[in-house]
Amino acid sequence: MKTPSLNYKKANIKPVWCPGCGDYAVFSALQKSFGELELKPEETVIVSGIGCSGRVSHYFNTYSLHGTHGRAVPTATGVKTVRPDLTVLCVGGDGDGLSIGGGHIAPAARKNIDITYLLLDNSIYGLTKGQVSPTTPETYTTRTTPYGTLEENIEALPIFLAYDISFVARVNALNMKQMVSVITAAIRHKGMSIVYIMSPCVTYPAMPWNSLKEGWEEIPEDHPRDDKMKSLELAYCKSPLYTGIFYDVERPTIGERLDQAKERGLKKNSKEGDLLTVETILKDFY
Ligand SMILES: Cc1ncc(C[n+]2csc(CCOP(=O)(O)OP(=O)(O)O)c2C)c(N)n1
Ligand code: SF4
Ligand SMILES: [Mg+2]
Repeated sequence: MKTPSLNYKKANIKPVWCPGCGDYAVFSALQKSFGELELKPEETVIVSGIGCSGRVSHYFNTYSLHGTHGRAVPTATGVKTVRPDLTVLCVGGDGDGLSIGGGHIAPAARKNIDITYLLLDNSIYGLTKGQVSPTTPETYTTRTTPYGTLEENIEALPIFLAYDISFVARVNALNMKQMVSVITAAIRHKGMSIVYIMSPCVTYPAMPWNSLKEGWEEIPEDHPRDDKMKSLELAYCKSPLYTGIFYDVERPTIGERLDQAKERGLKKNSKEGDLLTVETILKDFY
C-alpha cells in the first residue's frame, strides 16, 4: 500500500461521526485508494446522498456535492455526463440507496455510466436516529418498530448482479486491506462499479461490529468474475458470507455509445468532408 503523496483530507472540517462508527474506516480506505491512484483532488468529485454516510463527501478536499436523500446516483450521473473527464464517486447509505433511491440503480446500470458507487450499509437509518432500513434484521427492534420489522429484507448483491452493473463487489469495514484494494479496482473500472460496504453504526447497532468478525471469507482467487451465475451463487451464499469482487466485465459506457452515435450521425448527415453543424441541422426544418 502506497503512502498518499497528496493530502485528500479537508484541514478545517473534522468528521462528526460517533466514535467507533464504521464510516471512519471507509473514509480512511477511500483516502488510501485515492493515494494509490494518485487522483488529483481538483479532478475528482464525490456526490453523496443524505445520511451519516453522506457526510463522507464533506471531509475530502476534492469537489463534492451533498445532494438530496436517495438521489445520489442520478446526481452523479449528471456530473459525469457534463464532465466525463473527471473521476466521479457516489456515496450513500442503505436507506439512501436501497429504499428511497433504490429505483435509480437500474437506469444507471443500463447506461453503464462510468461512476463508482460506494453503498455503505449499516442496516439502519443512522442520521434520523434509528429507523429500519431494507436490510435491518427482522428481530431488531426500534422505537418506530417495537415488534421488529414487518417487511422482508432486500438482498442487495443479487439485485446489483441482476441489473448487470459491470463491477459488483462487497467488503467488510473490518478488512481495511481488502477494502482499499477493492475500492481502488472499482475506481479503475471503466463503467459503473458498485462497492457494497458493511459499515456498522454503533449508536443503533442493527449490524454490530461483532457480526463482521465471524462467518466472512474472501472470494477464492479462481472465481471467474465474468460468470454471472457463479457470481450469483456466491452472492446468495450465507455460509460463508463472501467479500471481494463478484463480477467484473467490460462493456461500452453511455459516453462511448454517445460518441459512436454522434459519429454515425455525422457520417449519415454530412456530405463527405463536411462537419454536421447546428446550422446544417436547422436547414432541414426550413
Ligand atoms: C426526501 C427525503 N426523505 C427523507 C429524509 C429523511 N432522511 C434523511 S437521512 C434518512 C435515512 C438515512 O439512512 P441511510 O441512508 O441508511 O444513511 P445512514 O444515516 O444510515 O448512513 C432519512 C429517512 C430526507 N432527508 N429526504
Ligand atoms: S448514528 Fe450511527 S451511522 Fe451515524 S455517525 Fe453515529 S454511529 Fe455512525
Ligand atoms: Mg444506513
